[in-house]
Amino acid sequence: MTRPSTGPDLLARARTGHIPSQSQLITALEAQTPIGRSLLPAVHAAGGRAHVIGVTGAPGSGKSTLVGALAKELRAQDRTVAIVAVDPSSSLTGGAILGDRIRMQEHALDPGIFVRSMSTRGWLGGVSRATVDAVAVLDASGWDVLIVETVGVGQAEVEIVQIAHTTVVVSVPGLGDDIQAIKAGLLEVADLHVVNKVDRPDANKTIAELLNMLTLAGPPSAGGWPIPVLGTVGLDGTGVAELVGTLDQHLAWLRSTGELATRERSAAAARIRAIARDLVTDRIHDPAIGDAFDAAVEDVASRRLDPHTAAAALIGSVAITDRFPGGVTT
Ligand SMILES: Nc1nc2c(ncn2[C@@H]2O[C@H](COP(=O)(O)OP(=O)(O)OP(=O)(O)O)[C@@H](O)[C@H]2O)c(=O)[nH]1
Ligand SMILES: [Mg+2]
Repeated sequence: MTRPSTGPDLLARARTGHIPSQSQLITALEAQTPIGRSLLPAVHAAGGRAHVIGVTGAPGSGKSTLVGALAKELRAQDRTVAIVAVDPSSSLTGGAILGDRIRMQEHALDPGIFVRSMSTRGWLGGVSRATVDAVAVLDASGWDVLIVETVGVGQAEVEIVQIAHTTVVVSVPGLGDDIQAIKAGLLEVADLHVVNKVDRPDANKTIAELLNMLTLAGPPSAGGWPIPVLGTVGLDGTGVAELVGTLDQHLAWLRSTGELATRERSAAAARIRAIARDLVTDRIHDPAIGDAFDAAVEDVASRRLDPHTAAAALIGSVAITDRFPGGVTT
């Protein structure tokens, strides 16, 4: 006989490696159910062990294929891998949903691998909150390596990049515009560059362009991490063992220099800021304050009240504590 799971049961089972419980918990957090929310403090407390790797880059650059190949190599080294893919609708690029790519491979039934796709639409709190929560659940569940695939670094993905220990930026040969896009936003976030599809013409040119760009950006500081540029073929795994080796080196560098703690602190700061912003927004529209927001709009529009005073009054008017029964005690 099965009984409905209570929150603590769900987390306890997830932490024993029970994959359906992990899925259920991620779904609960996506939907922001009371059980999901009540478990967030315990989920957070149990995390901090996995190497979190972000894989980002232009649509169709082969991220999902490469992530599949990475997972295969990591499994060959007997490490467990959980993957969270923020899947855009890939019909424009010919890209496949990551889960399909993994299923096509031989480890379809391997319990040491887990794939979760997050829809880019439809979640209450937005894809970045849901993705960050999913990573937290998987981290708490004891996976060795967590890989998060996202397209580009739009506003929605910034938080995801912030929680990654190592960010891999994927580009492809023969796309001048692609390099431009990297210049515009991805250069600063890359801990390492991968030029995927090096089976195509102009691969060396693209690698040289990236190296040139990194040279122009200046040498790494003393003890700094020299950002490498690797070539891969996601389709057949060429260069993927080297990529895994470099990812391990980056983690070792993060640990030995104290940069890991620095990044974890700035990720924590970014998370707190983002959540605080959400809480304030929710609070202003909370039904518990009735039509106070509409009244404030009237008062400010008619200049009976200034917007600063109105906002401060609204923020002071509702208790936040009931949103996080398990966490906030003040
Ligand atoms: N020639 C070649 N094709 C590749 C390689 N890696 C991936 N592809 C192909 O590139 C296309 C896109 O691959 P995906 O892995 O879905 O790319 P993606 O970056 O995940 O795509 P989105 O998630 O839609 O942004 C597919 O047709 C792949 O078969 C490679 O190394 N060489
Ligand atoms: Mg993909």
